[in-house]
Formats: sequence, structure tokens, C-alpha cells
Amino acid sequence: MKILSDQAAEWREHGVVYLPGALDAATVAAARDLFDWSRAHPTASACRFYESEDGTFYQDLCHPEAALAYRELLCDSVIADLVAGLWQAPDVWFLYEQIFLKEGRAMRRTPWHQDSPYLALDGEQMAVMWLSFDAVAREHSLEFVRGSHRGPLYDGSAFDAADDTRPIYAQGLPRLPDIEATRADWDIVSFAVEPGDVVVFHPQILHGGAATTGARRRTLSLRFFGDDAVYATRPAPAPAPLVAGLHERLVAGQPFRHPAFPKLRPAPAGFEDIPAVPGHQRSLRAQMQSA
Ligand SMILES: O=C(O)CCC(=O)C(=O)O
Repeated sequence: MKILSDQAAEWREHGVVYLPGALDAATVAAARDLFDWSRAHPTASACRFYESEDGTFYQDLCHPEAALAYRELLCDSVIADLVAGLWQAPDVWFLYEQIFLKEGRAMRRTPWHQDSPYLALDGEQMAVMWLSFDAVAREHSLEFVRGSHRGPLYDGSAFDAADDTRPIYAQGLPRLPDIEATRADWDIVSFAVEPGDVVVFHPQILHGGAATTGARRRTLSLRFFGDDAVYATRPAPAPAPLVAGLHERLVAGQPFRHPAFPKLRPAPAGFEDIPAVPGHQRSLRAQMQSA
């Protein structure tokens, strides 16, 4: 699939674009295997955001060896080409992966939030590709406030079950508005998705996942940045991406480059330079070095 100029325009204007059938069956199968790899290799950040008698909402992100594990998917599939097509720019770097699993009879919604307050980078050329391995009806899918990637940067949501807008920094950024309580005031859009469809969004867009009932929802978010991305400070050190020494190495406004983030396009580069992390040298890195 090739990105059309109206899809790139929609991406720029709305901050989100739905690409039905963008991935073929082999790519979906490879991505699903990697979702399972991430489930089988939890990081210290793995957690259940919410848990009740009715269901579980599990997530994990930024495994230090994910770029190595995901390398073939990232380099050899159409994924990075789609991102470059939306940006209409040639350079694409991989930032990190995140998995979400909602299962059980019912699971509450993912609070409205932007990803940018959690992230130590800003840029027009940033993208999150959200793919689901289960069919998701529109009313249970990820929702977006169209165009809000160009609006204010709010504080993050602490994902507190008692208060969806409880901030993470509580200083320096305005508190999130209560979008759920005032839905009619916002230009909300969402998409029914099947495996193979992708939704790509800018990390500054306001988004949140609708509640699910009955069905399991396994989703993978792949995050990318481009040439214009710069290191950005937040009211306190941003929690993501979780890379040792990142905040000490970069200063605000400096191009966002670090060996933890390999380049995917125009040609893959930097996979050999991904820093080893104590406790994570064993598996993939050891295999790569002995290959
Ligand atoms: O899948 C979800 O419910 C949340 C996804 C999300 O917030 C993200 O990928 O940034």
C-alpha cells in the first residue's frame, strides 16, 4: 500500500489517519508473534493499569531489546514506508513499542490523554502506529480528538481509576480537560478495525480507548520519529522513552538522536550500536553476536 496525498493531508490536518488493509497477512502474523514475544519478556514497566473482577488491562513498553526482536518487522515490512509516506519525508527512526491487552467480561476505558507529555521529544515527524490483532468495533476502539495535536500540551493522566485527569507532573502544564464528561464539545473520531488495518496518530493528539465488553483486545503501538524531532524537556524528566542516561546526554532543542533508536529508512542502520543493558545481554544480543 502506498500513501496517497489526501491521506498525508488528513494526517497533517487531523493528526490521525485510518489505513484499512495496510498490512498483509504475513506482516500481521509477524507482528502478533512479536506481541507474544513482548508478553513473554515483561520489563520492569509491565503493569496492570486496571484490574477488576470483570477484566484486566495490561500494558508493557520499551523493552531494551525490542528493536532487535522487532528488527525484521520494522525493516522488511511496509510499516516504516507508511510512516515516511505520511510525513512525506525519507527518514524514519524507531522509538519504542508498547503492548496493550484488555480482556475479560468488561474493561473500563483508557483515560483520555496525549502521549507527548510522557515523551522527551517533540516534532511534526512523530507517529504512533496502532494495530489490533482482534477485530474491534468502532464503539470499543481508540478514540481521537481531531486536530488536537496542534492544540495545547496538557499534563499527562496518572491513570488513576478514581480520577482520569489526575496529573503526572502537577506543575508547568495545564490539567487535562474532562473530555469524557463533555464529549459533545469535542470533535471525536474512531474507527472499527480488523487485523491488517492500522491507525496512525501524532503523539500529541488527545486520545483514549473506549471501554470493551466480552472480547479480548490485543493491540501493539509502534512509535517512530523523523528528522525534525528534537529532545524536549517536561516539568520533570519525561518517563519515556526509558533509556539510561538519555536526559543527561541531550539538551532541549537538540536533534533527538541516540544509539538506542535505530534508523529504519531510507536504509536500516544502527542496530549493532543499540546499547546493552545489564540483565538484558543474554538473549537476542548474545545470539546476534554469536551469529
Ligand atoms: O489501546 C489503548 O487503549 C491505548 C493506546 C494508547 O493510548 C497509545 O497507544 O498511546
